[in-house]
Amino acid sequence: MRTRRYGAIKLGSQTNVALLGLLAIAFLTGWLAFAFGTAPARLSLIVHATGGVAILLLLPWKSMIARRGLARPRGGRWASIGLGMLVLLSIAAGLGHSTGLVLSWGPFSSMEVHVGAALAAIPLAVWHVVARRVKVVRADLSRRTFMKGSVALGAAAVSYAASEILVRAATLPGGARRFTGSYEAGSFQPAVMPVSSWMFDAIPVHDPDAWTLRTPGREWSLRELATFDDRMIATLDCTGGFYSTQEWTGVRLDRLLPDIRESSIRVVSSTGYDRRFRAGEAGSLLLATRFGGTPLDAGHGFPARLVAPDRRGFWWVKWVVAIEVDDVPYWWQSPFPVQ
Ligand code: HEM
Ligand code: HEM
Ligand SMILES: Nc1nc2c(c(=O)[nH]1)N[C@H]1C(S)=C(S)[C@@H](COP(=O)(O)O)O[C@H]1N2
Ligand SMILES: [Mo]
Repeated sequence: MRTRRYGAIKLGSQTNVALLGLLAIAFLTGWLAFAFGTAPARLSLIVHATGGVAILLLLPWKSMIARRGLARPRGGRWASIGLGMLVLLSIAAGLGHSTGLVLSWGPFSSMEVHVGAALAAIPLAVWHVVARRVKVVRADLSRRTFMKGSVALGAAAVSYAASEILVRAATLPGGARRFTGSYEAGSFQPAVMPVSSWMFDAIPVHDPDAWTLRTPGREWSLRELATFDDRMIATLDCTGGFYSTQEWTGVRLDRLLPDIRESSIRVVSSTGYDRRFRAGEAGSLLLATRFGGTPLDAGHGFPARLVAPDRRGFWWVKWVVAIEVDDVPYWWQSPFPVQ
């Protein structure tokens, strides 16, 4: 009797500790994937999806723990239930996105719901772990525990791989995702390219005759900028879950900053939104005034927006009014925008 009870407690604490580790991995790798517009994004997402599926596979065990916990008379159960609903909502939206079976929830994309629910779960998860403390005893750290953990992770990896194969075999929309997980939208058709913002930036209206671009030592009118004809075909890949490839026309930053000696470039929007780049990148960045041969519209950054190939959409500053150079290191900025 005693050993059975100990066994149940042990399995419970192992499940909870595993969940804690998996949640941490899901958070880290999710943001890591957003930080890249190149191959490391895929690697992060493979780990991410495996961790997410592992959380789902632990559901039968966690339900037993939850049932036992709910039977105890104590406060805070609604916070625990809320945590459960947010995590399940996040996973459901993640799977809806990845399979392509559900790509939007009202005005929100599945990816926005996925990340939003995960963010909302953080305070509840912290509370839950503090309020429902688990005791980890020496016996938990055995070779058997390690084996069980490996088997669980292996099962999750196999499930994830199988789901990716199934998505393609069943020709679900998810099979057409880019390596970042994003879906194509409006490529080479500027008129139907989606408009997006990082968080709350509203679309500003700029008078083309009054607008100026400030660069070190001079100001440019829109008419002056429009005389440049540098072109780039580049893909904007929004963390909201879409990507769009366009031919962008404008001026390369190395032309606007011919003798730059400082270490970084700060591109500033009229909304206050800004991103910082290494000085050496000037030649691969374009300040675009047109796409697909037509002028930008207000939603896409009129009069001028940055084109940053191989970087996620949040680097593509819209409504640019200034390009500054200084010796602040390029990495001295929030890894993700804060507005
Ligand atoms: C996916 C994340 C998780 C969800 C959705 C979740 C959900 C729940 C629910 C609904 C309960 C029952 C209600 C209650 O006791 O408040 C519960 C109990 C509990 N949870 Fe979690 N939990 C999660 C992760 C964790 C983690 C990471 C830990 C600790 C490291 C943990 C430790 C516990 C403990 C100790 C109990 C009480 C069990 C008992 O009284 O017998 N949980 N959890
Ligand atoms: C509670 C935390 C989270 C869990 C449990 C979770 C779990 C999942 C799951 C199960 C999927 C579907 C994987 C598949 O089968 O293809 C997924 C996809 C995804 N998640 Fe998360 N996630 C969490 C948080 C986040 C966060 C915070 C981010 C970003 C900051 C993020 C970014 C993504 C992306 C980009 C995908 C799409 C991957 C693709 O389509 O290939 N996730 N996630
Ligand atoms: N000023 C400003 N620029 C911005 C943003 C913003 O919120 N404010 N959002 C960025 C994000 S997250 C993306 S994905 C792209 C979206 O560009 P689009 O509307 O042309 O598709 O703009 C980027 N530039
Ligand atoms: Mo975005």
